Amino acid sequence: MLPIYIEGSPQFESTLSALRTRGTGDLANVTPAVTEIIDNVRRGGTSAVLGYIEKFERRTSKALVRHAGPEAEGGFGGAEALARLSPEVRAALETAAARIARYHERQRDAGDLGPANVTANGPALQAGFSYEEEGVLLGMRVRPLRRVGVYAPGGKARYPSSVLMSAIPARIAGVREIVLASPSADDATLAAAHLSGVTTLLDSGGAQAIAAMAYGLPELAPVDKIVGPGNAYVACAKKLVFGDVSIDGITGPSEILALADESADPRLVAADLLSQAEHDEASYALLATTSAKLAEAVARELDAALPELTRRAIVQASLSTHAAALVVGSRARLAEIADQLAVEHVAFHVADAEGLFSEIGTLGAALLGDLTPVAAGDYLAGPSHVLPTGGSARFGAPLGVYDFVTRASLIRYSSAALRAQGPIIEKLALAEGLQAHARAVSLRLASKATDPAKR
Ligand code: HSO
Ligand code: ZN
Repeated sequence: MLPIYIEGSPQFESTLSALRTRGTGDLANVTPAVTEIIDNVRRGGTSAVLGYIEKFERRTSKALVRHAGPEAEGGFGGAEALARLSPEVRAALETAAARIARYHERQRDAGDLGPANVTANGPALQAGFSYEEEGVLLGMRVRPLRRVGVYAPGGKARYPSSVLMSAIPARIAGVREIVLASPSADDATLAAAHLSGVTTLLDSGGAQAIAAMAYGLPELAPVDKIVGPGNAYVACAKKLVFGDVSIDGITGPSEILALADESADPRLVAADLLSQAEHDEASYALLATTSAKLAEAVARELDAALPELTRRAIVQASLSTHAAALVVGSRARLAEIADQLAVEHVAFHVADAEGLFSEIGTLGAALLGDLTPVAAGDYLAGPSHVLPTGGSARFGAPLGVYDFVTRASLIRYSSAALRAQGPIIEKLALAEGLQAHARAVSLRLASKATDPAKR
């Protein structure tokens, strides 16, 4: 089931180069349909969204938009949903929510939103920095976004954990209004929304939900940014609304690259590969190893485990089209391959995992050592499991508090500073042929305010 390629063979090179350009999927074939949906939602509002729900989901939505609060008061009833869960699942969700919140508080405090970075210089600054240089006050102000939309798929890929992993970072960043779009939300999803601080629930999925959040409905204010994974329609809709709102990125199917040496336990390597392969027929399960023997053992473990798996049809589809073992000659090559592929999850089954990790510049999340299942990061550890896929770790990052802020710069000139720098500004303006720009400076230089003798 696991094809093995040895470095130096032509198949190795062609496999590696195909993997390098795997991307997040081709959206061209859904673009016309998604464009039409977005246009119709912009024009038709609520009734257009309801129409698409009937057409695509074959149901009617009884309450398209509901706010946080008890069901009896028309709210989405997150607290009641939480109480309906089994005590074990409830406790597990609560533990996960608390751990994710703590991690993102650290992230906030390590970045430029944190109390440690709030400067006392000037009341305009909530967070960021400011300083004075040659009579000019300069600064950067950081504020949370006002309204954010979180997309959480319904259907077979319904993950309450993704609600926690997307909405909690937004809440910790200070976002006041968090809209969750999720069709026919079940109790676990509603409970996760409640634990995450979601303020509004939009009972819709697909491109119509993205359009509704981006452009608003009479009962739903438009959001400033839309985050969270979804299918090709959702991904395409996010791309098309980008510019009118911001987006976090385009997240494709889950991927894993296991890096292993001869010391690795093939059963555990195979277990990690299977855990991501079960997400989707298009999920990638990759192994790079310095040991051909290990690769063969992992292949055997995959075959042996398959019959026990409840989602074996998906796993089989994923492994038969999107799995590969790359056998290389050195540890340094493991790092180079990981860097080139920029994979979402990298599981380190090697001696000195931290050492190898430090040699790799691009990856989404590193799972270090045999005792760290990828599943720990998916559910409980703390960092968001919304991660860059398809090679987008080259420029992307895990979803985090930094995704939910906006920055502004501030500038204030003193009269001495304008006298010193005004002539330079005028030169630059005239060099671009922009005389009114220069005039806005010269008028001030000619006025009493900048005349040292008259002050
Ligand atoms: N592995 C997925 C996240 C997830 N796993 C949700 C289980 N549930 C992100 O790549
Ligand atoms: Zn997962």
